[in-house]
Amino acid sequence: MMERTCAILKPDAVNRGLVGEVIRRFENKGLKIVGMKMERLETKKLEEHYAHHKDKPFFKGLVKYMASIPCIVIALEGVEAVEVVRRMVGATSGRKADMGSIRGDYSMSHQQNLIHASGSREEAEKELKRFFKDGELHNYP
Ligand code: 3AN
Repeated sequence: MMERTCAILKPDAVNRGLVGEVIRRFENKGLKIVGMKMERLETKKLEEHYAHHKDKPFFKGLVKYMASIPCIVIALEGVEAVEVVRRMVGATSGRKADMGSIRGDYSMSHQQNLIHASGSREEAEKELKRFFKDGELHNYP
């Protein structure tokens, strides 16, 4: 089934110059970029985005880190794109993520793990609405 998913290249990806590398993987895989921008994410949006971690000890630090410099927000389209992108991203901790995955290949951290990707189709729908305005997502052949 054709799906759209939301990925966010986090501050560590931008700071380490890995934006191109991560986008290259998505393009090479055959995913279609249907939206992309650089944005300094607002604290309010991030608190909403990470609401499921509200009571965790790392919540405040996570939001602060995500708001520290601009991120790259990307919308990707493809058959079963949500699951494909999650598999390409790998497990949450860069140390545990499979080699060959983005986090497995480039991160040693549990928090600074380079990239966020929607966990389900429902999440993807919510996140695309949260991070993209009307007109920022494109349809093209
Ligand atoms: P994922 O991004 O793999 O879906 P979630 O949704 O459990 O993982 O966590 C969201 C983000 O919160 C992670 N990408 C990571 O940056 C941060 N995070 C999760 N668990 C921890 C932790 N134990 N310590 C620090 N940061 C964490």
